[in-house]
Amino acid sequence: MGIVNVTPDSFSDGGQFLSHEAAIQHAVKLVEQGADIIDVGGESTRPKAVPVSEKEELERVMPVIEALAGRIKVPISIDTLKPAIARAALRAGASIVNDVGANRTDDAMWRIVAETGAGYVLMHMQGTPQTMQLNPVYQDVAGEVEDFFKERLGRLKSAGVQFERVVLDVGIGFGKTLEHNLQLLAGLGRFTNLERPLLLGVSRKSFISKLLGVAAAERLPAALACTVLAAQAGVQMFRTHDVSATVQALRMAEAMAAHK
Ligand code: 8Y7
Repeated sequence: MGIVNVTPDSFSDGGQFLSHEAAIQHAVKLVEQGADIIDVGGESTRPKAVPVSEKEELERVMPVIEALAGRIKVPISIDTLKPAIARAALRAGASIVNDVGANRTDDAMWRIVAETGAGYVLMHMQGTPQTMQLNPVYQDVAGEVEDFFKERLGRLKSAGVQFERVVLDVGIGFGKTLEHNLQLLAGLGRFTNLERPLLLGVSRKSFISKLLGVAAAERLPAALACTVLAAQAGVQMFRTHDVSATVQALRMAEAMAAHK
């Protein structure tokens, strides 16, 4: 899953892809590099990011989705917390909702997913993007994330979302300390018991610099290490800025596994 941010406040892309044309071209390039899904987002969910209005978010993402729908052959996912944005994006040709706000209490998003038959990424987050990194606390982070998945899978079913449409994501960095992230990464295998595909996002995330003391621009080697080990633990999808490098790492790991 290649990341296309259409946001001026995103940390890694820093306004680089604000122009719709640049975002579209970036998406096309990621598909050429081997992305199987393009994830388009118009609101940064990085820690302390400022929320954007529905109108602003629509203006950011819709021209990009409309253009990509006629141009790329891989599915488009919409990264949004807002049901109205998801609905508009699905109408315009997106087919997956990447809902990092899956801990919501109202089920408007789920009803849209149910009605449209869209794919749905159920990601765990403790708190909200504004508050999540202030003081995340767990007794047993992997156990609590697993309980969250089970509870939400039940509620999704009640909302009419088919089990087969759902992908699970532990939400690295979303209300988690370095220690929590490492415990989740080390324990990814347990989530395969839930019998849904797993998605993981470690690309350029700050926990890498917290562990290694490297600059933000130097996080790729550690992200690739996480990716390969996570693939061996059963993760099937990776959300990344660095599609070419990620595809190479996964292909090499697959070739080695095939020669065992
Ligand atoms: C993730 C994500 C972000 C993630 C899923 C960033 C939108 C922060 N991270 N979606 N989104 N999983 N499913 O650093 O880990 O890219 S935004």
